[in-house]
Amino acid sequence: MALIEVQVPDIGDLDEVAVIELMVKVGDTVKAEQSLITVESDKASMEIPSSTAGVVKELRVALGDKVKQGTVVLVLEAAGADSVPNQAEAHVSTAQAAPVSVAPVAPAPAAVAAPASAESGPIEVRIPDIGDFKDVAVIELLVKVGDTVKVEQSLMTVESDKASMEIPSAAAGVVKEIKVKLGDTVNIGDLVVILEGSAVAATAVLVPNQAEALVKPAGAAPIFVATTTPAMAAAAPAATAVSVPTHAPGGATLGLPHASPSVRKFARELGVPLNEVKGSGLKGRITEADVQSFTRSVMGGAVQTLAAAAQHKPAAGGSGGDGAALGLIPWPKVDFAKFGPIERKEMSRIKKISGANLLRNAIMIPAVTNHDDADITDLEAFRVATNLETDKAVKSGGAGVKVTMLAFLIKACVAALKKYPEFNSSLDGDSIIYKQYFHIGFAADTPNGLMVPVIKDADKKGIFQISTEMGELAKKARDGKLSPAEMSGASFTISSLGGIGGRYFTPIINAPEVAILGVCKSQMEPVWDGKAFVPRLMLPLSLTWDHRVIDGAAAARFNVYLAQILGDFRRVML
Ligand code: CAO
Repeated sequence: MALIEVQVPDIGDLDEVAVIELMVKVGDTVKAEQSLITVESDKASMEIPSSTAGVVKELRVALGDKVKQGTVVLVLEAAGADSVPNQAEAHVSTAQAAPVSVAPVAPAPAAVAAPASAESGPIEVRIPDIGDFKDVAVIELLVKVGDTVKVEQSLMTVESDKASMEIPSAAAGVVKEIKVKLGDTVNIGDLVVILEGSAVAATAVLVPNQAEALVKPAGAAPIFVATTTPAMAAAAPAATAVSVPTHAPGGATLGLPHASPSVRKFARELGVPLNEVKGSGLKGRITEADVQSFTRSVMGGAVQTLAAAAQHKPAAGGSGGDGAALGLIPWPKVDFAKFGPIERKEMSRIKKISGANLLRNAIMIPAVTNHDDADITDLEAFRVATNLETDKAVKSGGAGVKVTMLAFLIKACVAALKKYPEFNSSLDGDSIIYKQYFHIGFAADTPNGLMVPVIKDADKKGIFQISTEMGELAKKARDGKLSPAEMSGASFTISSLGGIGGRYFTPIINAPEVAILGVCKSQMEPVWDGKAFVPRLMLPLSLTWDHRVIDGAAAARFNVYLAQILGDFRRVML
C-alpha cells in the first residue's frame, strides 16, 4: 500500500494560515474531496480537502499550527493505491511542485464593469472570479445604500460549503443600489452593487479579460486565495482562484461568528443564529456539535434564541427595557465616565436570556419569601460518618460516592412536597395542575451562567443515587453539556449557596413552578433548649412561593415540616 502525503495546496498570496479545525483523525477512512482541516486567515476560511481516498495513517498538523502551501497535512494509505500508483504520485508531486499562483490567469469576466463615464457616474460592481465556485450564497451584507466605500472595502460575504470569502469593492464611491439580498446565490459576473463612482473609482474598474486589473485595482492589492476544490488539490490553481483582499483599511470587519463554512451552512439550514452559539473549539470556534447542542437546548425549551426572548419579553423589557409600557418613569441614564474610569461589556447570551425570564417571573408572580432555620446537627454528623465510611471503602479498593447536604435536602423536599402538594403544582389559567411526579431542579453555578439540571423521580431514589446523579449533572452543566431533557420538567427547585456562604436570600421562582427553596451555609449557633444554650448546627432556609397558589400559613407549615425532617431524618419514612 502506498503512503501519500497530502499537502496544503496553492493558497495564493497567503503566506501562512492557521489550522483552526481538524476534521479527521488517525484511522479515519476519507473519501476523495472530503474536507480534512479548516484553515483561516483574517478574511477567509477554507477547508482543505483530500485529493484522494484512503485511511489516515498520521496527522502532521495540530490545532493552531501555521501552515502554507506544501505543508504536509497528513499521511494517507491510499485506497486502491496499489492499482493506481501513478495517479496518487501525480497528486503528491503536483502539490509539491505547484507554484503559488497569484493572478487568476483564467479568463476572468468583469469583476466590476466600467461605467459609461470614467469620471463619475454609476459603477456596476460584479462578482469577480471566484474560481470553481457556483451559486455561492450571500450570507452577509457589509454595506447599505448611502454608505461611502473605499477601494478594497468588503461589500458582502459569500459562502459555499467549502469556503467563505468577502467580496471587496474594486472601486471607491457611494452605494446607490444593492442588487442582492441575504440568501441570494451569486456567480461570477453577477451584478451586486451599483456605486456612484469617483474619479478614483473609474480607474479601478475591470473589464472582461483584464484579469490583471483585478489584481491591482487602483493600486490596491487583493490577493487570490486558491480554494479547496478537488481540482485545486490536484493542482489546477489557475482555475480556482478567489479574490480576497489582504486587509481592508477602513473597511468592514468580517463580523461573522467563528465557524467553518460547513458549520455555518449547517446552522443556516437549521435556522440557528450562530452568533448566539457558544463555541467549544479552539479559541471559541463553533463546531457542528455546538450547533446541534444549541438546537437541542432551544427545542427542549432550556434556552431561547434572543429573537424569541425579545418577542416574549415583558413590556418593561428584558434587562434593558425602560419600563415606559408599565407607566414607570424612565430608567436613569447616567454618564458614568463623568465620575471615574469605566469599562463597558456586553452581557453574555445566557445572562440576557435568563435576565428576561427572571424579570418576567419577578414581575408577574406575587412572590413572598419565608425564612427559617433547620437544626441539622445530627444529620450533618450522619453525613460526615457516611462519607468517612465511603472514604474507607474507597481506600480499600471499593466504590463509593460522597454525599453533600443538598442530596438530603432534595429528599426532604420531596417529603414536604408530598405533604403539601400545592408546592408541587403549576398554574394553568384558572386551574392548578397538581403533579404526581417529583422532579427536583437544582441551581448550578457554571462558567456559562446559571443552569438548572433536574433530578427526575427523586422520590424513587436514595441519597447515594441522588448524589451520584447530582455530581454527573453538575459536571455536565459546568462543561456546557447538559441536554435539554436534563434541564426540563422540574416541579420544584432548590438553589443552594451552602458551599459558598451567606445567611438568607430571596430566590426568584422558576416559572411555571410555584415555589423555590433557597439554602445558605449552615453554622453553629447557640440554641436555647429550655434549660440552657446549646451549640447546634443551623441551616438557613428561604422559601419563595407564589401567593396565587399558596397561602402564607401553608408556606410556614412547609418550612416547619422541612426543618423537622432535616432535624430528624427518620421522619421521611413516616
Ligand atoms: N452548609 C454548609 N456547608 C455546605 C452546605 C451548607 N448548606 N452545602 C454544601 N456545603 C459544603 C459541602 O459539604 C462541601 O464541603 P466539603 O468540600 O468540605 O465537603 C462544600 O460546601 C462544597 O459543596 P458543593 O457546592 O460542591 O456541593 P453541593 O452539593 O452543596 O452543591 C451545586 C452542588 C452544583 C449545587 C453547587 O456547586 C452550586 O453550583 N451552587 C451554586 C448554586 C447557585 O448559584 N445558586 C444561586 C441561584 S440564584 O441566582
